[in-house]
Amino acid sequence: SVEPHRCFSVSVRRMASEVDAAQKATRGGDDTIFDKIIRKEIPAKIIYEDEEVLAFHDVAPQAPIHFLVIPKRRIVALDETKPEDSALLGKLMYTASKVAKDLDAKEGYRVVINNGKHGCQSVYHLHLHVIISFHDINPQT
Ligand code: TR5
Repeated sequence: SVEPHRCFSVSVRRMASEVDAAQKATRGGDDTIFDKIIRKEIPAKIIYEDEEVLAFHDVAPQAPIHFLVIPKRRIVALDETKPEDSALLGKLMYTASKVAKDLDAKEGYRVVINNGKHGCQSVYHLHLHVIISFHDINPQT
């Protein structure tokens, strides 16, 4: 038998429950929780939205400010991107920068993409984590 994978993430600190979620998550299925957020079927603290991308605060922030940037069109994971996704990938990166600027993150931030099981990905809809470890305004307002 194969040892279960263990996720040791240096970029996004994780609780055991999140590691479990990442172990159990699969790529299959038509829908993820993020599709429901895009369709406004479940609430999220949306910071930015246009026809292609959505940025919203992570429900379990790992830092004073922790938001996600996602494409509205479902891309399962970074390793499933195709050449024709390049412009959208660029837009996601640019949106991370724009939203961080709007949040006044003058001193910097981290951008992280977890990919696949060994990358501890738990939601199979591509997303960028933007993490600001120190901030002097209230991030949730
Ligand atoms: O582990 P990966 O990289 O796949 O990141 C998934 C992220 O989605 C985690 O940081 C979760 O905290 C976050 N997440 C999960 C849910 C959720 C969310 N962020 C905002 N709103 C959420 N809702 C409503 N439901 C979730 N299950």
